[in-house]
Amino acid sequence: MSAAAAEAPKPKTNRIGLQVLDYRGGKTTLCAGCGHNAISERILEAYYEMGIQPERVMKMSGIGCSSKSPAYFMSRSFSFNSVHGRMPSVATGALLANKTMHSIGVSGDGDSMSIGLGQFVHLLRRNVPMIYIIEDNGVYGLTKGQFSATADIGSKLKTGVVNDLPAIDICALAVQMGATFVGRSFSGDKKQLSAMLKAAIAHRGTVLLDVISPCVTFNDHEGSTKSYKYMQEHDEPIGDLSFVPFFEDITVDYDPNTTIDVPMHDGSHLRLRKLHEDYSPANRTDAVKLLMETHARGEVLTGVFYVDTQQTDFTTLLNLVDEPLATLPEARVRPGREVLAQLMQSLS
Ligand SMILES: Cc1ncc(C[n+]2csc(CCOP(=O)(O)OP(=O)(O)O)c2C)c(N)n1
Ligand code: SF4
Ligand SMILES: [Mg+2]
Repeated sequence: MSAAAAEAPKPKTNRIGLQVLDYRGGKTTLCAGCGHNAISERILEAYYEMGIQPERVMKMSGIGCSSKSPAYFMSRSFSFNSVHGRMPSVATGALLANKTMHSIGVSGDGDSMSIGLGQFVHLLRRNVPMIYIIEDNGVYGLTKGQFSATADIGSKLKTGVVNDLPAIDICALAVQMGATFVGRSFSGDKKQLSAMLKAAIAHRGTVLLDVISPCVTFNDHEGSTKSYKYMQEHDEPIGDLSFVPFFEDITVDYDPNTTIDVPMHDGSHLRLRKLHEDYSPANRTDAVKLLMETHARGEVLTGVFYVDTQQTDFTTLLNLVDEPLATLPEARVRPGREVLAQLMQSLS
């Protein structure tokens, strides 16, 4: 071995010995500058930093530019690109078949707030243990930029058409419908989004993240409330987020008067340093009230609004056996002759 080769620095690895390259996906086919691309980068970094084996992850999606994103991160994971608005039922079924997998879904404001709204609210209500990201650009990007149900009233399309309908606030809806971890971030806020995604990985229950993700082709102009410029001017973080994973020592003390510490299911800690609001993410009613008030003031509040680490998740509620249903041998899933005979007897 040459001296130069002997001295070559070892590539950086995570706690399970993988490099960030092991978490990469295919080359993106989305527009250059699309917010969705930045979110894919943050997702793969979060899984790398948390040291999750890519083969233990299933990536789910519906239809839209956003729903194409799972192709652009973590190629080694399982992936299912479902039908428009139908990701919640497919994801629920997949998790019931193998509850040992880690599940992340990527959807769009069109996919989840219009055609998929009926399925979406039932996923939250069941507290299905998965991360559900909505890459929110206020338009149907894939079908050339029509307004979606998250477009703010009064916002303008490039063609001059004004939106006359009120927006659905995804986070307020998610809190009301039963999601147990609800946050909003911006594709351009690397630090906040990274901390939120790592905390999401540590949570056991439905995590709903509404990530404002500008569509540079159809909704990044003057008059849009989902543009980079609008977000830079109106983004109001509720506090500073930081995350300490379970495999790192908590060395930094915190002041309970200014910082809330949320112990997560796996032993990690989410820390929220309050900026201006005296706010605790433990109360559902406060969360909805705050979201409604700030929206009415034209602010786009970002941060973690609600966390409940005590609520039972759907797979635990169903009391499933420990082994994945998908790999149980036939002898364990089929009742024996005697049991069948007893059953028939009871019906006669
Ligand atoms: C059943 C059905 N209806 C309509 C469509 C057309 N369609 C494809 S994607 C889409 C909306 C995508 O918007 P969104 O989920 O916000 O994703 P984005 O492209 O903005 O990321 C629509 C209406 C379809 N594919 N299938
Ligand atoms: S059309 Fe919009 S949402 Fe779709 S890839 Fe391009 S910028 Fe992104
Ligand atoms: Mg959209």
